[in-house]
Amino acid sequence: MILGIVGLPNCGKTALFNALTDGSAEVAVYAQSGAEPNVGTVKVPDIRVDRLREIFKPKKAIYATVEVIDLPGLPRGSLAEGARVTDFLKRAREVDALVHVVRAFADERVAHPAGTVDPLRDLQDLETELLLSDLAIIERRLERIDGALKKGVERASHEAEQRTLLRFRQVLEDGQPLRALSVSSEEEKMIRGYRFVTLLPVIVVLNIHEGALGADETGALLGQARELFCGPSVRTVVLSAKIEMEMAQLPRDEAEVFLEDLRIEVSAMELLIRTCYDLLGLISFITVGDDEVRAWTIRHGTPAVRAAGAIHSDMERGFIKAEVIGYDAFMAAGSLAGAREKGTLRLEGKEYTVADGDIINFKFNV
Ligand SMILES: Nc1nc2c(ncn2[C@@H]2O[C@H](COP(=O)(O)OP(=O)(O)O)[C@@H](O)[C@H]2O)c(=O)[nH]1
Ligand SMILES: [Mg+2]
Repeated sequence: MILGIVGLPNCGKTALFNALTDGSAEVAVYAQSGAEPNVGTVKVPDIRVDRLREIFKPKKAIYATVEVIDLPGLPRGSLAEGARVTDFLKRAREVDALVHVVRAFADERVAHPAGTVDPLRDLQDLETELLLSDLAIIERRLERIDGALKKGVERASHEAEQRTLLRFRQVLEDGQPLRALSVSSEEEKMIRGYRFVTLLPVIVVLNIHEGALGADETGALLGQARELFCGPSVRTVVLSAKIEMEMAQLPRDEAEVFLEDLRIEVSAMELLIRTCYDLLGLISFITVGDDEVRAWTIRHGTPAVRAAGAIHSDMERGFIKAEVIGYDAFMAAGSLAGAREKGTLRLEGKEYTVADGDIINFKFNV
């Protein structure tokens, strides 16, 4: 899975990227819109892996990962400007979800491209850029379809696509993102290749001032943002990218003390990643052993045989059975042998729907 961080210049994208990846990409007061985007990997925090690691003492413990791209800042009103925006959009089309960062922190030392801090305006401005970019794709495609229809080429399929695109265009012209629509699976197939950015699920990140964590005005802002960005494929979270970045650079025990001092239960990064999983319908299953304890990411509803394929295609091809136990049942039994005795370790077939936290041993034959 790939997350794309988007936002206006200086809203804190790179700070957030660093916090997520424990990285140290340059956080610049002046945006470098022309620079190559930062690309990194986020380790998905998972207490289950931590615990299983203590039990199995494997050579290595591997957490699920998510890729993130820190996309170059998209200035306001930039779509008319050409090249760099095209670059931005090309990268934005590789991602599975957008993390839309908006600046809600006041800081005189950090220039704001619009001169004032106004998160709701900025949210809308960036959304407008994205709407316009999808609209441009639709216009171009509609012209082509027109041409094809005049020549009488593949009439039925072109007409079907035209109907869909006209419906999409209307939504965009009304100022709504495509994610507000319900799209049938036939339509989805037809338009998949265009990679419309406003069709992507989005996590709105309100990047607030470190002093505003838990303040009343933060709650009010969150409410307003949620009104503006609503629907099943949108989530909104609040964090301070600066604090998260500082925390990411601390050793773990110190970070925990830091969290306690701020009276935060779970780091915003962890919250953000959990939110992504929820938004994209992702779950993890776990494999265990003396060699490694490892979490794997799959979509909710994946059958066992395809989950095996997430590990290796041979396992999917030669799938025989899956030995499965839920994480909680395993912890209650204390060991695999204990689980076998209790009868909580089950044998499941190809069609078994894998659940979040399942500990699985695949039996296969190639
Ligand atoms: N006070 C404060 N400053 C921040 C915060 N997040 C980012 N900044 C500062 O804002 C500037 C721009 O941040 P950066 O992450 O480079 O923004 P980008 O252009 O969106 O990538 C830097 O000087 C950061 O230190 C925050 O939460 N609080
Ligand atoms: Mg940046």
